[in-house]
Amino acid sequence: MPSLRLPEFTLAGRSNVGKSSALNTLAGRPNKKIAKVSKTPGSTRLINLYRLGNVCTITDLPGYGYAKVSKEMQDDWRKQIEAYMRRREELKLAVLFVDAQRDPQESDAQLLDFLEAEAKSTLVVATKADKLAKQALQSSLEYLRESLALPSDQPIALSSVTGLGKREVWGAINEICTRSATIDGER
Ligand SMILES: Nc1nc2c(ncn2[C@@H]2O[C@H](COP(=O)(O)OP(=O)(O)OP(=O)(O)O)[C@@H](O)[C@H]2O)c(=O)[nH]1
Ligand SMILES: [Mg+2]
Repeated sequence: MPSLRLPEFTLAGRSNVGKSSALNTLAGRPNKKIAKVSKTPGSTRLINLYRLGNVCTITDLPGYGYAKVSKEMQDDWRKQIEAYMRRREELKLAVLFVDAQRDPQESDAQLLDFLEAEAKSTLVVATKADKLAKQALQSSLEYLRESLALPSDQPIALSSVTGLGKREVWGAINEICTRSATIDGER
């Protein structure tokens, strides 16, 4: 992969959870899409690299856990994703997307464990928040927080349809990347 010498963060999570949609929303272009979105899981099949001006780069990853993609291909994607997360020097943060409507999955917990073992910063975002009423959303966020042992300000709720949570997600990304830049500088 080419290096663009900018801080990079990556969008990870199960297939169909809304990673590519979140990228379009975070990039400010929910209607003028830069990333391909599809109702069918398994739509993102490569590690796609995007540059947002001179601010940062974002990588959109294939999702995991989609049964219709062959086991060989899933294993291959997993290896590629893990190698990327391990070796990519520019990588400051992995944003893990989970579906606000669903219980957390084993694969989500596994990815968080992997990232923790690799000493990578993580941020968990709960997508499709527009599909739940306010109270149900709060309960779901609490449940995700407890089950995945997240800090008190996570997961952040995001809707790629209404834009809810977009500022909060950017705020958290900014804070984590600034913190990691300071640590790098102190080394
Ligand atoms: N209501 C609602 N639908 C969403 C939201 N985000 C994504 N979707 C829908 O969910 C489906 C999957 O979205 P994608 O962004 O392609 O999901 P992905 O995680 O990139 O999927 P893969 O590339 O297959 O891993 C699409 O039909 C989207 O329109 C959201 O915030 N709200
Ligand atoms: Mg995608």
